[in-house]
Amino acid sequence: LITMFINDEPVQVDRGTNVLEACRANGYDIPSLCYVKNINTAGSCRVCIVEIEGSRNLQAACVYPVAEGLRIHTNTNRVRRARRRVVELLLSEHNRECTACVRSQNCELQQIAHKVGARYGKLANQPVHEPKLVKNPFIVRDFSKCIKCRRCEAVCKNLQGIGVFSPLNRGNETIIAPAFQRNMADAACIACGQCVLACPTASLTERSYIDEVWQVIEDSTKHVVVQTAPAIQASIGEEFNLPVGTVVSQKLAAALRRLGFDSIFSTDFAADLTIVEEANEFLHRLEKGGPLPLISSCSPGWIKLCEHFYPEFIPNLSTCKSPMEMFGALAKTYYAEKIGIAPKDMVVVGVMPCTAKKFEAARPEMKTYGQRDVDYVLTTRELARMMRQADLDLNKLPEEEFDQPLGFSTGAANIFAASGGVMEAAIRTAVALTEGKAMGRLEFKEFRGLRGIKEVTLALQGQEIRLGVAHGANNARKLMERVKQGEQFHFIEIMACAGGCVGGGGQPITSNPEKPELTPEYRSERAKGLYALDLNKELRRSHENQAVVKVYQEYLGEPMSKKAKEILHTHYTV
Ligand code: HC1
Repeated sequence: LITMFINDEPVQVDRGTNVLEACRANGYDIPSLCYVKNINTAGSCRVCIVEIEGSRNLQAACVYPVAEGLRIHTNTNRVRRARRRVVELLLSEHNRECTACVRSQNCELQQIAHKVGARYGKLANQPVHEPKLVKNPFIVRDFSKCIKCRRCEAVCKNLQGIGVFSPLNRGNETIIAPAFQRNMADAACIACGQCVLACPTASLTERSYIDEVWQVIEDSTKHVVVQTAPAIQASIGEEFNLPVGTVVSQKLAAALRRLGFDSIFSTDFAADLTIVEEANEFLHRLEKGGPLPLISSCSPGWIKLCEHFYPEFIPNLSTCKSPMEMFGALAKTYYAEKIGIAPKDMVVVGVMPCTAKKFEAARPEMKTYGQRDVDYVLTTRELARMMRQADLDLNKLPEEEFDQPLGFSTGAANIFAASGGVMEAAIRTAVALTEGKAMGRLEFKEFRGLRGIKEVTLALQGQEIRLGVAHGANNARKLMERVKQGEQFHFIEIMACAGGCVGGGGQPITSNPEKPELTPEYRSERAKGLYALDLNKELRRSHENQAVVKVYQEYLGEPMSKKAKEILHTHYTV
């Protein structure tokens, strides 16, 4: 520890930290629009400027290192005036549709403008960029709202290890975009949406399908089926001011019903189904000698990463469609048949914590018998917006159940959204299947937790098997490099976002300037809610899901049957 002085008060701070962190740790809420601890220290927005004794110019606190005896001032006329002017300059070229903006009241620029007392009027509003949207099926970029904080660039490069964005052009013509100003869909972007979480304004947002979903809900000729991903029940509460990790499954079901969806189901059902297929696929590959390692395929960001950077491992990907796609395919075949509806009159909406799921739903591979499996994907944030538009307050809704039969799930499905959850669920079933009874070890806590790469060796069918789990694209690449070097694994789970789906790019964005939602600790609080759900379930192995058993009895035959392969499996090509 060293001693420095903030506004003439001596404080003890960690050596090696910066002035911004030192101030925040001592109760001074210094504003910043670009800084994100451990991710972005660009010093580009200049909003965090402070006065440093002995320095002629004001200095950006986020890039100024602390030192023994350093004396800084955060609250002088000079600092206040300069911060206000910096923000006014940002506003002078910023799109001013604030009242109608999707990030209104959750926009860091808006909050900081209020905080520093910035005023329009002093400087003319001369937007450099038209509010022209660069769209693709998953993310929308609006340059008229970009403040060039470069958080998107840093998150993509430093957190995910991808590096799609860089600054293009010079001076006030600068934009942060993929090389040659390509659309993100045409770059090596994996669609994970971590840039959307990091963006302080609405320059990066999900491609919204709210209007399209309202449209089909109103259309009496359509039967609209909604499925919610495992992560949603432990995260949508944040949008309604509940503590992180609060599980609201029953209130969520009540909300979906009141929004007007015709069938209220959960992707968790299909997660159980995926495990039955994938565990069988694994045992089959183990017996037949490969291709191994079998690599999970439910994270669409990971699939895109594999296609861009590791195409030689495409044959290793599980042929199982993701639970979301399996669900859609089964809804439009088995369920449509069951309720006597033509598949063309059924619309499947997925509520996902993920922006890449929007990309996945639009992939040409994701069709069954000519019908698209999933028609629209909404993020957690979009569902919360729809609920607000419909005057629904999650906190005051009654507790209701999901519909049956596609709304039932075991505890194994609930943990899918946490890193290691798919592996744990698959191993629970694989162990039980190979022991010939629904017994065997139930919890595999070695797959849980925050370590970026988790490796475990287990005995299965008298054979030692090596299992690997990686979360976050950066760790995925590290693990895949090891596999490329010849390291042996039998089964690998990869999730493109740190923490797994709980950390997806469609999840709630806090208005906390420290961006806790980007940290593994915050994401693991969401995961804790899901592990508690699993712990309290009577059935905790996917193959014990009686609704899944019934689907096989009534429709699919057995796992990996011809019909199961037609409906539930796919192939990726280089
Ligand atoms: Fe996921 Fe999955 S767990 S990919 O993270 O396998 O998005 O929640 O729905 O499909 O079930 C996401 C979550 C989700 C799929 C499942």
